Amino acid sequence: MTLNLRSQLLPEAATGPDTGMHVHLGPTAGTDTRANRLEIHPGVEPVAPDTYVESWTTRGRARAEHQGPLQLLEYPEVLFASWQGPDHGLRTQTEQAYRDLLGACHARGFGHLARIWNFFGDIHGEEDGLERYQAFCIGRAAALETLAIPQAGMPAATAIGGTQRRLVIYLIATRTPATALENPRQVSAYRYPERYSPKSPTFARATRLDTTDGPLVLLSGTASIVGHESRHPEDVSAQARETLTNLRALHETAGRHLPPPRWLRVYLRRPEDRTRVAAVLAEHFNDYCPGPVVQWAQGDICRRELLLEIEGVHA
Ligand code: 3EB
Repeated sequence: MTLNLRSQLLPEAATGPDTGMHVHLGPTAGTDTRANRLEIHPGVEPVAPDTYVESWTTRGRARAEHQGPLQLLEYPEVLFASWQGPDHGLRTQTEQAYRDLLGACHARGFGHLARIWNFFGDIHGEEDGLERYQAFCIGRAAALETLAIPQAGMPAATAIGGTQRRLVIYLIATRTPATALENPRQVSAYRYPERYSPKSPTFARATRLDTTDGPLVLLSGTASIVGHESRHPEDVSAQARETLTNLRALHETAGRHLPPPRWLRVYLRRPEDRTRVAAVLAEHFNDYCPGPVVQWAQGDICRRELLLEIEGVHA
């Protein structure tokens, strides 16, 4: 059976579909209580002026559940889930969050993660003698190890530092596996040398799902990393070009017949870099018609020298 799943960036002004998962940047103002929607506030700020809402929809009736930090929105073919809680004691909180989330997915027959996003505060701060991103990686690995997820079954992922002290994780799970994709220009994250983290990050560079609208490629957060090393530490334009080269290589490996990027989100460490990065994007997507819709967010990338990261969807 081909999956029904759609992803779009909608202008904030539009109300959008009445069902599905919706991701809002900016302050966590007023909880939306519509029963058939899962509203996510990852706690990162948009870079003005545009404000998009990321929308994920699928067919069928929804069943919503709310259990403490966990929120679920279950459809016949897709499960959307989120976990929100404090980010103090990040290592244990992350392990608990992943156990809660994966337990809920498995219990409902959604044994495969296609995509997961992770946000928490003070990503370069220290916790138990480790950088907090590393503490996060250890907690995540501990939860995933007990489930013994094969490397070919890793989800696409994003991990970004926001300004709020809150751990927000949300995901898309399916009953049948997505295809994990790796990038020939980059060492797989789960094979990074130990110096980046005592436990390697566990994600695929992208996942591919076959949907009723055709192939859907879910791009992990992608940065200016070649092999396993960061490139162009002081130069945001060069980092943007390197990142786009990585994304192009991933597309070519996955198959040129696959659709182009429909939307991208650029996380900038310094919002003032937007103009320079936008110029690089405009040049790169010059031949694409239409080019991707782009959303800009302020976020801290897990390595200090990295000034930007790009995620998105091909559809
Ligand atoms: C990288 O390529 C950049 O730890 O889940 C990107 C996407 C990055 C996801 C994660 C980390 C994660 O290594 C950082």
